Amino acid sequence: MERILTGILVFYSLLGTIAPTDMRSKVLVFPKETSDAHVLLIPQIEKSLENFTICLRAYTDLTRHYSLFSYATRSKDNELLLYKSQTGEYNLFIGNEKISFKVIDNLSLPVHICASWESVSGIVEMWINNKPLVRKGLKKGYLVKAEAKIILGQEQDSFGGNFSQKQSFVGEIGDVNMWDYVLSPSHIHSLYNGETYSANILDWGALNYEIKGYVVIKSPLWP
Ligand SMILES: *[C@@H]1O[C@H](CO)[C@@H](O)[C@H](O)[C@H]1NC(C)=O
Ligand SMILES: *[C@@H]1O[C@H](CO)[C@@H](O)[C@H](O)[C@H]1NC(C)=O
Ligand SMILES: *[C@@H]1O[C@H](CO)[C@@H](O)[C@H](O)[C@H]1NC(C)=O
Ligand SMILES: [Ca+2]
Repeated sequence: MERILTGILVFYSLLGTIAPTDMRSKVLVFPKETSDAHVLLIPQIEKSLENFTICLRAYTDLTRHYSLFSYATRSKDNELLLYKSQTGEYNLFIGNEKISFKVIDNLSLPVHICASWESVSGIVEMWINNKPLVRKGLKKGYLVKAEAKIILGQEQDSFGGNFSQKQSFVGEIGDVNMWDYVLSPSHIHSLYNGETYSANILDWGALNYEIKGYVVIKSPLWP
């Protein structure tokens, strides 16, 4: 009997960690600059990626550099990294290589970001508030590796760690989704306008995540 009860308890505690949460009316608030507060996102499927799109919304008044989406593998800490390198510049890293995109920022507005990449051409699309930036390319023919640690709030310099306070995100993040294909422009327009689509790698509407440190879940004050 005791063994059965223990079994049931283990079963329910496993459920507790794997039951996904609908985050669609929520944002993650990173209220303070720290070297440890972060959110670990657990993907729905583990696979290497020939194509991908990541979309999210962020609201911050940071003028220094910071990480928006850090995807590290055991062999490459910047396997896939969306990084704000300075005011007016976004970087995308794939397989530890980097490209930069220029944009005019407005710190009083939240930003909707979509970044996509396809291996066959290496072309990256960077959409900022529904506007495509000048296309660039990298890592043609590469495969983004699976078994990653996917972290919001901190930038990984090793698998799941080696964070730096000066690269941390302070502000609010929501609508984080990731697909294993390149979204069409009309799909991105709809997401920008607040429509939701289910995503197959990370789905904000059915999210598995773990909060570490000072991160607060709130209703958004912004669209
Ligand atoms: C990736 O995209 C290319 C070009 O759009 C397509 O031909 C290929 O089938 C896609 N690969 C996967 C695994 O979906
Ligand atoms: C930034 O956005 C605010 C709010 O919409 C607007 O009032 C302001 O003019 C914008 N600034 C620039 C430089 O575009
Ligand atoms: C992580 O940081 C520590 C302390 O700065 C350093 O000694 C170590 O080499 C780093 N590890 C990796 C894998 O970068
Ligand atoms: Ca790094």
